[in-house]
Amino acid sequence: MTMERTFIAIKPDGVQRGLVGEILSRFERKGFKLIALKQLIPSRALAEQHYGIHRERPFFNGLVDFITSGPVIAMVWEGDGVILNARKLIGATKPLEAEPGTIRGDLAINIGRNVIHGSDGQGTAASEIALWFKETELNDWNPADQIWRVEN
Ligand code: IDP
Ligand code: MG
Repeated sequence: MTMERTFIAIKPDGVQRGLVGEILSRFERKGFKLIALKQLIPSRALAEQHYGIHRERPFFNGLVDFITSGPVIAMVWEGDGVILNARKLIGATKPLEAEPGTIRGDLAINIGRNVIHGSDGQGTAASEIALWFKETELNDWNPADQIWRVEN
């Protein structure tokens, strides 16, 4: 078992469309553990750093405009294999290519309004968690039913 943490954010379109509860429930029902959650309107500096890898892409400025346009729900989720598993729950970047049953497949149409972000690997998970959260905002806790989620 590889216990991991990943950074997940509901983008401004997901918040504006009232999809926060729907999205949270998918992660909760799966069995992952919520370690941190906050709502914030990201600064331009935070958004530019978060999407720094896309700085040279033609959509970069529009992406930063969009992600800073309203509240985002920033979260850390923990669990066995959560980084790749969250990407599966989220679905493909282009919503029209995302399978039904995934968040983007069920809830989004457009690549520029694809509702949710999830870290894509161990390196980005660690750096995104550190970018969005202080160490003191991450809560270590044990769900009472943990033994019914994982064998050991
Ligand atoms: P990901 O969110 O599935 O990891 P990335 O390729 O890392 O996808 O792109 C980051 C975000 O940038 C996407 O979720 C999407 O919001 C936006 N994006 C990516 N490609 C395009 C594009 O061609 N047009 C507009 N927005 C894009
Ligand atoms: Mg990405």
